[in-house]
Amino acid sequence: MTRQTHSRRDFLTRAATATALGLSGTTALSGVSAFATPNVQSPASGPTEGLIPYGSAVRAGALQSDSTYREAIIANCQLVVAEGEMKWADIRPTRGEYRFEKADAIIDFARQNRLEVRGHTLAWYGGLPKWVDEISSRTEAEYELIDHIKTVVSRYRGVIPSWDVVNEPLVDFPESAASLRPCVWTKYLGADYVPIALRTAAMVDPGARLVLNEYDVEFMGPRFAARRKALLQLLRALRDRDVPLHGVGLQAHLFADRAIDRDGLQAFLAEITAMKLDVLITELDVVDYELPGKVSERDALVAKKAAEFLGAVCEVVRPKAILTWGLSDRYTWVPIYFKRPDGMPNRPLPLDADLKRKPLFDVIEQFRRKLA
Ligand code: 9MR
Repeated sequence: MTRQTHSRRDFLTRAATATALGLSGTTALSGVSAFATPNVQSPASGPTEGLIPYGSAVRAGALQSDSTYREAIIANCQLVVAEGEMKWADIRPTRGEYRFEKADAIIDFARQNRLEVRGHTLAWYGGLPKWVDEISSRTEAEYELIDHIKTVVSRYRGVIPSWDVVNEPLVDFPESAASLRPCVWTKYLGADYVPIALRTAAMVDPGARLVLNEYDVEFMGPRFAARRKALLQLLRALRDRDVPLHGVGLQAHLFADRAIDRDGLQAFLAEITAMKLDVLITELDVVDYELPGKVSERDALVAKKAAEFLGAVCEVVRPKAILTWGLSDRYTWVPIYFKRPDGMPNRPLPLDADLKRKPLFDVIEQFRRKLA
């Protein structure tokens, strides 16, 4: 590439960045104040002050159509996160268009019930609309990424205090921090997409806690050890470049048949803590597709796996929050990929499909209380 091409590209990039970061024309959500006040006296779960905040992914459609589900969320959660409504596919159905109806519905629900909201997610290879395939240059990719983060984060500035800015950056079996999952962002921006996303979010809302969210970091085996190692490398590289980052989200989609690597996980968390980063558990659930069919046996094994994980984590760090990826087995992503071969419904979450508490609920409660 010639020097001329470089400088033109850099000029275009700077121009795109400047335009995207300009504060004119932002769409801040007026009349909505920050609601950092947690639901301290949650009716079903008793007093929650001093406990690790618990929350769940929620679905806007179900909150609207299913009043028993809505009541269960209000009764049990201090925070919520949109399962899909704040992803690109929902907010950016066509190029140049921003649609916030469903995201705003979740914000309104949370505000009415004094729940805090986590934002999910701004820079991810998944959950993208089709039109993103039209992006064909570094300038366009940078423009779209920055414009998106600027628009979404500024809309919810002071309303969403914590964002999963970067989601699942690593390939399944990384060799190093350079093993980033190929996607539109890496194709045109390379590894720079991570600092670009974090810096943009920090500029737009300097008060927000910015989180890098990853999965498959807790298990025993070479692939999971490689993921922990690569993620630590990535975190160090970001720190060395003074990239704003406040926390690491452990998604914790556990598998009942995978052993937790207690020592490996604890060493990994100790390093994260030494970097002064928060640890959050962001998407806990237990995939049960290979467990026995008998419900009581299955629920006990699911709870045991979560206890094994939470026990290892909580011995070295007090997570800032524990969220499950759904509250009730009535609404879970698990059967999309992990349907049970016996055809029985999956049971990965703290409440069953009738919204009754399962042993997993009690395990989470115990850890929240133990660390109060
Ligand atoms: O549960 C989510 C499902 O409803 C969506 O279809 C899917 C694609 O957007 O994302 C699922 O949530 C994922 C989360 O955003 C990131 N970690 C893994 C979650 C489960 O696949």
